[in-house]
Amino acid sequence: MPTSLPEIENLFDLPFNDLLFRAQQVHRQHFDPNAVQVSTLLSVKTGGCSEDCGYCSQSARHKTGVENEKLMDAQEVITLAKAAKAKGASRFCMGAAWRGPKDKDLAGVLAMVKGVKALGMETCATLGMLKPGQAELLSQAGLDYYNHNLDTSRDYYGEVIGTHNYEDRLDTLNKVREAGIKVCCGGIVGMGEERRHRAGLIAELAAMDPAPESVPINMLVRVPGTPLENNSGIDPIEFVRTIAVARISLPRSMVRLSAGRNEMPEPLQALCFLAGANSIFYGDKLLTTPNPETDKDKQLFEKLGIYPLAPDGTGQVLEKKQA
Ligand code: SAM
Ligand code: DTB
Ligand code: SF4
Repeated sequence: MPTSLPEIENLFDLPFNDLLFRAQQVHRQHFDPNAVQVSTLLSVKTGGCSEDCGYCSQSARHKTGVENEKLMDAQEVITLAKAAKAKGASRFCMGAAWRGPKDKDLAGVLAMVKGVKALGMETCATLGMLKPGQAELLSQAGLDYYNHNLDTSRDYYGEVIGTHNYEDRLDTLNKVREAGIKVCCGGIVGMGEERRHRAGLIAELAAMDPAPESVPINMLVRVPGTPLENNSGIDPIEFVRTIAVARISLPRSMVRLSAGRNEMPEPLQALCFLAGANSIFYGDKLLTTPNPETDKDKQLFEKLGIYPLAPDGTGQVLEKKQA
């Protein structure tokens, strides 16, 4: 399994057809090639974040029109999770625009996690950097996954984010792992980085022992008012290559085709599934930006013969539209 930076760079350099063939082979060794895991996202605390991440609509430092809201009420979140479950989502991911949670904020999130878990869904949270003891509390409340992205390579991180660093991210990831929570960790492509930076991110992820169970690959959503709004983005073929290299280098991880799907034509998404992506965010909204309509995703799954995975690993049918 290629894990070193030169090996991963060599994968990127393969002819496209050879790369996709290898990715399909690896994918089929470990997964049902037609099953895709489906998560729904909810922003439970939107906007006003102290951090300066250059891509983010929720930083208080960027004028994006996203308002600073307070933490949602747990009961309201549980009701929305129930609706997501009825539509076919097996995992519910709660996101907060914090550098990290204060203890009193965490109490509210723990109530959400307990309630969503009681619905029989997998739970995921992304709350920023954790202080000692916080991961254990989340684990005890029933948190299955914690999302905390490395976002890019170690040497490119400082080009995009100045208020925290790579070591801070790795420190939280270690806390999550030690508390027995599964790790969801990936990054963003199309932030002006070069291929070697994308390879650097995948090498960092592949070097984690154990590897993250879930690896979201986000295509930058260019949000007006952020420093990256006029970025030239990424060539779609290079994006598919990134998915394929992640699949080969992280053979047992779920690779999530994450942000950016709203701007992707269906054939591009189909290529991403062929390259080994086997998870998506499902629901009309990501955190603050649009995601494809659920009906469109259902049609795409039908066209491709893809079915969503239930938490027990079996296939399930997405909600039938009311006549
Ligand atoms: N504040 C927490 C943190 O930074 O970990 C959690 C929320 S943060 C919005 C979660 C992730 O969303 C980021 O690490 C980044 O990968 C992704 N993200 C945020 N804005 C994005 C954008 N405009 N395009 C693509 N991905 C984005
Ligand atoms: C991840 O890697 N992508 C999701 C989730 N983890 C939290 C977030 C995508 C956010 C896209 C921009 C927005 O909607 O604000
Ligand atoms: Fe804050 Fe997270 Fe956005 Fe960075 S990515 S500004 S930490 S919400």
